[in-house]
Amino acid sequence: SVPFGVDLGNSNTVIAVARNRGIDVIVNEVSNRSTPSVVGFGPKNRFIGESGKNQQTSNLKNTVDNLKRILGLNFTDPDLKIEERYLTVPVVDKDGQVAVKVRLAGKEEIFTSTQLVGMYLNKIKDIAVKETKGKFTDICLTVPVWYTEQQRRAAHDACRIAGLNPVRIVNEMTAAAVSYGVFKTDLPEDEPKKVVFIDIGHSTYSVSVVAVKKGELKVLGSSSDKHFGGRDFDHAIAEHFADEFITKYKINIRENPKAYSRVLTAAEKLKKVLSANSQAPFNVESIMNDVDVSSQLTRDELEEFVKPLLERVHIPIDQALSAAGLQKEDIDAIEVIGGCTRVPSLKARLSEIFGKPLSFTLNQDEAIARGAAFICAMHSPTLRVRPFKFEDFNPYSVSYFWDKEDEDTDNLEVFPKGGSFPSTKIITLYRSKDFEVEAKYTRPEELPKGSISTPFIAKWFLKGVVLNEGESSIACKLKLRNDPSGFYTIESAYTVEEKEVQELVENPDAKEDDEPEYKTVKKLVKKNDLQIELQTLSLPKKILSEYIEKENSLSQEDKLVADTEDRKNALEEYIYELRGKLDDHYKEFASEDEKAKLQEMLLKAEDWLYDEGYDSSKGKYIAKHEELASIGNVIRGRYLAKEEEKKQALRSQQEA
Ligand code: ATP
Ligand code: K
Ligand code: MG
Repeated sequence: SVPFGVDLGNSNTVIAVARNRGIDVIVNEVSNRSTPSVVGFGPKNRFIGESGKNQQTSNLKNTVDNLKRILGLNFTDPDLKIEERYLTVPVVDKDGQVAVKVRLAGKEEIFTSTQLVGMYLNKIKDIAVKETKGKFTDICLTVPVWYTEQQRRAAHDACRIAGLNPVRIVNEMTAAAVSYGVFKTDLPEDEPKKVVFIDIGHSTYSVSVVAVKKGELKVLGSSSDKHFGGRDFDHAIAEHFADEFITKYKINIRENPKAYSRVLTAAEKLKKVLSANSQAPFNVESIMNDVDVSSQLTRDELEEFVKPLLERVHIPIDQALSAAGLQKEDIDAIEVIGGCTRVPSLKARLSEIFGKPLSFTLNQDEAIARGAAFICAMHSPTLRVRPFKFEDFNPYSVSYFWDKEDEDTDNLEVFPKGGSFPSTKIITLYRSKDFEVEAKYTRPEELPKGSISTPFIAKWFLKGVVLNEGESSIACKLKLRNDPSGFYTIESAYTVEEKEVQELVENPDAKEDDEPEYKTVKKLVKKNDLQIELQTLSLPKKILSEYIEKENSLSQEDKLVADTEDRKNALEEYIYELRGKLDDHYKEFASEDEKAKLQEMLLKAEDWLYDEGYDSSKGKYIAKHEELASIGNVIRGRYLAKEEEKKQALRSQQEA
């Protein structure tokens, strides 16, 4: 399987693969280096990526964007209220999960956010397959640093739905830092360089403080402003014009979703122009009620609209530095990525905060995907990559809980905020019988506001505890792990018992021919493994397989629709081509009768295509095509035979 890295962006997604001893970004079907993160539903098939974006404005109610924001969100999470401001599709509750209600192929369907991301990743996989002709099973998917266990599990499930094996879920900033660490050639060998990575994208702003040297890095601290990105700029602009147009044109675009959406699209364009110019015009034709709107905006005005954002730019930086235990003065470089950092006032503000110029070593749009592809390659058993070691930062404290028996306490904070992962810790519990352990966020207040309804992470049922005769409990060792994807697990569990063993007594004064002296000591040795059953925030197996099956059948349908369309186009082309040739190349190779008959058939086929054959089946298009070709090919055969004859004649002439 080709190592595959995907930076799932809230507005667009970048795909990278490891091949030809390097990392390449993969272009999509229209040769773009990123693909809109959009899933649309139509009267026959789905429109995912570019096609979804293309018909978004005309299909608002059946188009879902902001996928990354709704992934793994509960229906009751307060953040959904914020996301609903951006979404145009009806949102519904499906077993507590966020889902959408859409029309696909004339039927109402409900899809959860996990299914939607699964669909999208399936399309992304398809793009990679088409472009590279490779086989894709493993994926390294990046997620925001603030994603909780539930959101990470949903991301994991989404990969599964897309038929992919998520070898690792990685924080976006960490993937970017890996990209930096791997490809930068002038890194120090001993004392690490302290680099701050900053990413401001479509919806979110993240900061990671990283110590990096040749061959390895460690994330020392991370923080984010979950609701801070380009979409906030676009909305601020759209809101401004919404107000202006009420007085200026007596229209209310807020009451017309299509008009509002078109203004948003134009607002994003305007924003980009303002990154390079101090003033820009704003025009949309026939926005609603046949009104053409026209206005303009200055960069200063835009900065005024987003002042509340600009005023809090320093907060995640301060938090990440403090988590890392560093001061601004300790920082050697500030590496900036993400589309929204092209906004001049943001760049200026960031540079002002550090009192230093910013660095743009990384490709702003592609660094995350490239790092992810490299990490995926690291995990590949068949590929050899340069060794690179990285440790990530754990942003939330996690405790494991049990029912108290002999212990003084019923819980332990195993993975505190600020620790590194992956990491393992072994604990010992004395148990009288089978037992349960539960992992929870120790301090839910550390979690980002708005997206967590419960501190629950996972629960394990440990079975197979057998006591030794005459004893009331047995020591159970649990190997607890914060794994490479950031999941909290119990990797293994086993009972141990005290056994008397003989141990050599070290005697420094002993002479060479003294008898070695042994003593009997009691030691803990492994007795037997415990079985672990677990309950996580992943989808239950049964539902996951249902979703996988559903995705398979939907993508089959999409393929059939696309094939049918191809066949129809091929038939149409053939009709025109054959008709043209009958008057041209094939002229002398068909009798008048044949020609008349074929012309008649072509005319009929054409009429059929624009009438009842307009929306027919793949089989019918093929049959029609074959019917015409059965005569067309006879004539073509005669023509080709003549051509060959001419060629032969020419050759023997030349040879003579
Ligand atoms: P996220 O990281 O939040 O999930 P994303 O990865 O999709 O989102 P990016 O691709 O990093 O986001 O950035 C997209 C954002 O950058 C959009 O809001 C876009 O309008 C904005 N952007 C792109 N170019 C410019 C520019 N020249 N000036 C201002 N903003 C820009
Ligand atoms: K992106
Ligand atoms: Mg991004």
